[in-house]
Order: sequence, then C-alpha cells, then structure tokens
Amino acid sequence: MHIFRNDTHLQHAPVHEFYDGALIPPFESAERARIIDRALDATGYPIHETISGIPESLLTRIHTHDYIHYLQHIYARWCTAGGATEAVLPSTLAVRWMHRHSPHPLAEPGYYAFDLSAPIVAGTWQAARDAASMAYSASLAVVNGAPYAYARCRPPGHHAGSDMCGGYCYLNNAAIAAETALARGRVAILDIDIHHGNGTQQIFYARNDVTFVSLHGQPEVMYPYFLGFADEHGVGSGYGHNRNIPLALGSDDATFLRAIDDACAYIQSQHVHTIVLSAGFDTYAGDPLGGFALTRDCYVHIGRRCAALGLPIVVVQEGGYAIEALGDNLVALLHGISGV
Ligand code: SP5
Ligand code: ZN
Repeated sequence: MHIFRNDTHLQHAPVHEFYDGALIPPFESAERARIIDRALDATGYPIHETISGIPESLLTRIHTHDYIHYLQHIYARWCTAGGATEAVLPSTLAVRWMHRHSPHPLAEPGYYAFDLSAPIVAGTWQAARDAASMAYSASLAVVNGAPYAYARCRPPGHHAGSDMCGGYCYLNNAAIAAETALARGRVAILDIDIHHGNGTQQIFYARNDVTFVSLHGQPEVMYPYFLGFADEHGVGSGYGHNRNIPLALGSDDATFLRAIDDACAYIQSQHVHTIVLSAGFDTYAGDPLGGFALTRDCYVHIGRRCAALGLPIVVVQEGGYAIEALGDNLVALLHGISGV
C-alpha cells in the first residue's frame, strides 16, 4: 500500500460553513488530514510526500477549461470586485430555468456551484490542484504495477462535477484517478462515502469506459438530495454503467456489507481492470454529517471484499467527520485491502 500526501491543503482553511441555516466552524478541516497522517505514520506503509504536478490535458478531460480557469482566478477577481476577502461564496445560484452565464466576478461563483458548501479562499486552487495531483500520482503508481495506493486528498472531490463545485469539493480526485487508470483498461469507481457522489456520476454518466457504483444514504433524506436514486443507469453509451444503491438511515454493518457484495458482483460484470475506491468514512456511527451505524471492523471487511475482486485498487480520500476515529477507520480499510 503506497501512501501519497502533501501539505498544500493547509492553504485551504475557510473560516466557516453554512449548515442548515447556521454559520458554524467547518466540518471539513485541516485537522482531518493531521489525524489521518498520525494513523498512517504508525503503519509502516511507504509514504510519498512529493507533489508531481498534474498535466493540464488530464484535468481538462474531467473538468471544462472554463471551470479550471475560473477556479484559478476567481479569488483575486472576487476581491477586486468588492467581494468579502473571507471567501468566494455566491448568494445567487444558477438553477433550472435561470442558468445563463454571467462573467461578473460576483455572479460567476453562482454559475459554477450547486450549493454554499464550497467556499473559495486564497489557497483553494493550489490545495485542490495538489490533491488532484496526489490522486494522479497514486493512480500512476498502480498503472506502473503497484497493487494498491492511497491518496490522502484534501479537499475531497466526489461532489465536484465537470463544471461545478459543491459539498467541500472543487476538483474530482477520484475521476482524475480513474481517467489515469484507463491506461490499464476499463475502470470502476466504487463510492462508499455516505453522500452520493453526484459529481463523479455526472462526469461519467454518458461514458462506458468508467463505471460508477455508489452506496449512500437515500437521497430523500440525505445530502446531496437531488441525485443518487436507484433508477439512474447512465445515458447513451453510458447506459448500464452507472449503479446507485441507496440505503436507509440507520444502516448497520450487515446491511452495508450486503450492499458491498451487490456492488462487487456488479463490478465483476463490468470487466474492469482497475478499481478506484472513493473512500468516505462518514458512514461511521456517530459521524456528525452521517446517519449510518458502521463500526470500525466494517471497514476491514469492506477492504477485504474489494481486494477479493483481484484487481489493483486506488483509494481516494473523500469525507469522514468523526475526526477522532477517522485515522483508525482509514487504517482499518487499508489493512483490509492489503491483507495486513
Ligand atoms: C465530501 C463530503 O462528505 N461532503 C459532504 C457535504 C455535506 N454538506 C452538508 C449538508 C448538510 C445537510 N443537512 C444535514 C441535516 C442533518 N442535521
Ligand atoms: Zn460525505
């Protein structure tokens, strides 16, 4: 198990988030990475701290050129236009019947976001870019023969679509890992974060080279609410290459592992060569943004079942906000995968 990480994420530290109408300290904090690192340091897995950079041509196979350009420059443009220096955060969102583009620096953030959970601060672009670069490096390691690799991505990525941020996500790290792994042949992304990976689904919805399968809280009661239903199968040549397995609030280890077995059988039917695991740990019992009741042991079993598919796995960090348990839960998953 090769570990990829960097500290650029420290530059992404928004001061608050909107949470059901309240302004609170962000759940998605730099402390998460610190706790993860502490647990990883104790494992003896080889750790790669270098930032390799990421080819622009790879980024633009996942995200639109305009969106990338927006992420790079909006903080400065926003401040110059009189926006608050705390963060770029739109107050008007482009929605179903009102989504013309506006280039105004105070308007454009509402065009490139689907919620208010992705504030952009001075270092957000650098942090997101280097998180994507880690996902790329981890995936390259697998392309070059490593059986397993883990990218400690922060900010996370699975809510980011081809041209939208949201849900703490800016660049879709798992999508970038999957695109990289296509060098070995078809890829499946298995998303076990409690929130549906709406961005990843959108990016690959019309494609048949990357299959997306997600286990998550039922959208009727769980963020992101407006996507992630069981009847979303893909479109065009992507039809049959998208699978959603929504689960009820309160789901426990047994329920989750049954769904994992379903997901693994589906992945087997897709004849892929690499698995990208979008690994969120907000399924853990007591997670403040969750609603499932998984125990630490469940992550070991998830890891074992994924490994039993007999394919290389790129693990990409997504959510997980029960911070004190996050590092140990991750290590449980990685040990399950690598058979430690
Ligand atoms: C990567 C990731 O895990 N992003 C999650 C973003 C969650 N955004 C918070 C949504 C809060 C919705 N209201 C919760 C109702 C329970 N009080
Ligand atoms: Zn999540």
